[in-house]
Amino acid sequence: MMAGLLQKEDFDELLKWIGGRRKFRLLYKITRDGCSATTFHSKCDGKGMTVTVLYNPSDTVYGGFTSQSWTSAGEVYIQDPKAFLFQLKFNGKSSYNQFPIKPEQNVHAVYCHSGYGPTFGGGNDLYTLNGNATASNGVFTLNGGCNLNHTYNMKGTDYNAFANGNLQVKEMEVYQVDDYDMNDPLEIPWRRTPEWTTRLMQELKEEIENYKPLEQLKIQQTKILLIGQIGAGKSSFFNTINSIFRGYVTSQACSGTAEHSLTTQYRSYQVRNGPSGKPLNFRLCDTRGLEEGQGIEAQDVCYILDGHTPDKYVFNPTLPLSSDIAGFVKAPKLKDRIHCVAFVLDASSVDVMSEKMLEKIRKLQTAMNQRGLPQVVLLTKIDKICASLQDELGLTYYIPIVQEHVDKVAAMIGLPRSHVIPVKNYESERELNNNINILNLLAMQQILHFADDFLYNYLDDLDDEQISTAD
Ligand SMILES: Nc1nc2c(ncn2[C@@H]2O[C@H](COP(=O)(O)OP(=O)(O)OP(=O)(O)O)[C@@H](O)[C@H]2O)c(=O)[nH]1
Ligand SMILES: [Mg+2]
Repeated sequence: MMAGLLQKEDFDELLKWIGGRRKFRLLYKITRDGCSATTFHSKCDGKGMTVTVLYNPSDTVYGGFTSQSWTSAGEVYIQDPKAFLFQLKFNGKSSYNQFPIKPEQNVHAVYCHSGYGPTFGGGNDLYTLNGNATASNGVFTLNGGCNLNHTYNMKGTDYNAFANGNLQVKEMEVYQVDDYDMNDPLEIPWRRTPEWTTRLMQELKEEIENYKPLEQLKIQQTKILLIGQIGAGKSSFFNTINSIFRGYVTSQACSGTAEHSLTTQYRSYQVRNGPSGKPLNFRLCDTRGLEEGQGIEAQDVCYILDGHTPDKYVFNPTLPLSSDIAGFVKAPKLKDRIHCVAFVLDASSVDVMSEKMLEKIRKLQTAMNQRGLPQVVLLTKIDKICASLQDELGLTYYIPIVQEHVDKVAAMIGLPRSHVIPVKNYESERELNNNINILNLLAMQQILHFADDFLYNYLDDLDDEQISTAD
């Protein structure tokens, strides 16, 4: 796509006509490679689908598409019912026209000859070049010809309306049209992040080490709730963040796979910083997994959100938490409450999430929205949806399939896409890895920003109350 003259809108239009998910790769360009039939064939033969695009001095842009490979072997017409001619611009203005092949003529879709440039149609509807052409004042006068409407249905468009009645061009390009592999990295990331360097990692770490909840509110720590289906990676996310600050891979929270949730207790974990062991100013609250039948229920979650649930409380699926149990926090303060919720979702299983589970999550969201709680999604296990991320996690924000999952989850959960954050937890690794650290620290940074939003809103409400009592 780089270095060619076609714009994104043009590619989009061509894609509508070609169909499917595709990407374009520039194979040949006369101003770069020379205007020669031999060069055209050496660069474009055997490459499958191609688009040939001509740009003339009046800024009219037109050309042809074939789904078949060009060849230099023999002098042959090639059948292609999918071929078409097209126009993208006329005299500098967008003019999107597709001219389909006439079904009875589809055996003459393109003409392959080693001495000819790209040639479309049996009457040679669009015949670009014979041998070579040279430029004079930046304009190539192509020595082919245009005998329109023989093989392609021009729908009344004549040579003048198609190509200003001449074959002069400033440029001619041939693009390969390839199947789009959702695992292939994009050239431009689908979400921008600062450049992933050791320095970025240090900066993120420092920012989080120095994090303090809004001073006026006089709370020591913000509380982040991790909630989601069993096995989604809630405990592993805590372990990952904990490992980063501990300086080696730890698994303080039990993680693994089991029929029911491996985590049975509510734990409001501290994250301690390095050898000094000083706790950071946030806590990650790990919960028992959500299950369709059993697991934790909305009432349990509301108690947690409001700060009633004591640390280490053991969830009992048959008996929701009540105010009678030991340690129940009867009059929770702001510091006991949850300040931001992170739904933890396994990227590799979002496609099979049941409607029931989704309903359960939506119900919890209602309770969170009533409390004005910011919510994010930690989309875990992205290494399982794209194998290349196992070694190249730095590509996370360049991989289309990750973006596709992010978009899908955002729509499912009803959150803005920017609230869905892809992560990969420490799982089989025995050593810390910069890219895993960066990815998870970016997530943590965003969560803390959201928690701050909640606290700012709380402060605004307090101020409003004070103003209204003063009135
Ligand atoms: N490949 C991969 N595996 C992961 C990732 N995160 C977690 N896992 C694995 O997934 C399994 C479940 O992880 P846990 O952290 O125990 O999940 P949980 O959400 O705490 O589960 P419960 O406590 O049972 O509700 C473990 O075997 C983890 O090693 C990840 O990002 N990538
Ligand atoms: Mg767990």
